[in-house]
Amino acid sequence: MATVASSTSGTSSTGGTAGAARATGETGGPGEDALLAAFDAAVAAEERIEPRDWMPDAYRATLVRQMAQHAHSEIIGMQPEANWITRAPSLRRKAILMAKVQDEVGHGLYLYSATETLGTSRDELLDKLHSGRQKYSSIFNYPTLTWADVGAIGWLVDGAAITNQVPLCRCSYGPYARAMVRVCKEESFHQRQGFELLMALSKGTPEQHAMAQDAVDRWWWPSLMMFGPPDGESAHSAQSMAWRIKRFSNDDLRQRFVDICVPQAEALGLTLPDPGLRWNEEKGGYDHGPIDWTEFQQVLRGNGPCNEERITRRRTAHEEGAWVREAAAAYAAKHSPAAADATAVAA
Ligand code: BYC
Repeated sequence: MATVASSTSGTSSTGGTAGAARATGETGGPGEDALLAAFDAAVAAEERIEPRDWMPDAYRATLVRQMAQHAHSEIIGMQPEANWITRAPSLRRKAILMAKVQDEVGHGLYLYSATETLGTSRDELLDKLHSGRQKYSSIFNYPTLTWADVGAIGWLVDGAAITNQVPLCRCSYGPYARAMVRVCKEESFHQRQGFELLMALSKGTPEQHAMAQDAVDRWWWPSLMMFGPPDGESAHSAQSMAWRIKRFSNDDLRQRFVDICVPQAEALGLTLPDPGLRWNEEKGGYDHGPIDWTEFQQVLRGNGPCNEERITRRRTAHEEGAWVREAAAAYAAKHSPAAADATAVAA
């Protein structure tokens, strides 16, 4: 049900014309057309939509789809890197990697909480992940074969994530935008640790340099696929941009990422595995070779190198964690105000 935009409306909700136009959906309130007009005006005025505000069903469904996929990606994304925690080459590297993997689960938790503000429960979301009804990022279906993969993930995967997610800090839905602020700050550390790790390997022995190059060769193209299908084939982009959920198209963000990575690869002394990479003076950016979209579609259909392994591991972890959830629920029930009242009455 629609409600008045209230003081919970976040920093950019100005309470201006559009905000004031948001009206209550209580009996006798404005009809659907007026609510939609007020919603559109709020979005156009760069106000934030908050959980209690009226919103079109399709806007809500789009947010749940994207935010749930994002949350799932964060927790599935722990697996490829966690694979190397026990084999990190030094205590320093191990401590850094543990902190990074822990950050990823934290991002998942913010995002699940933000998605719950749209009226879904975490159980429902996890059930959809485990049964394959909701996706997670294609990138996490590739294996981490060597230690250098930890560096390549930090540099390229976290780098792509930042490129995609910084604009989401200005997403029209308040809880998602606010969650992204902290996520992006942490992702920046992750990206830098990956760059620093690869730099150490690149400047190390010839074997270490070769290991770093091999990792970059394997992660480059899947990182470009993280931005989603080309604009012409992106089912949701146009509507999501009109609603100011997405601020830039998939191809525009991919281009930005390529332009950032080329000089960084040079600084690392590593080569990006694309003979088609060329500076294009006219567009002020790099042209790149064709992306294998057949591979992307295969990964999305569950046929990537690690899809089966990732989802099986996730389901097992969920089942093995059942006792923790039960204990937490029992503890919460015991210490809730209602339980305390019941105890007082009984006494
Ligand atoms: N992988 O119409 P489109 C991280 C799907 S976490 C899988 O362009 P949209 C990190 C798409 O869902 C990284 N599926 O969609 C974590 C749609 O399918 P449905 C995750 C993809 O939503 C730990 C269909 O293809 N980041 O970085 O407008 C450690 C058509 O696509 C992918 C986010 O989730 C993909 N790569 O745009 C380290 C960011 N691409 O739903 C790092 C938030 C597309 O119709 N998400 N699909 O069945 C977004 O910005 C957007 O959802 C996307 C796709 C740009 C990904």
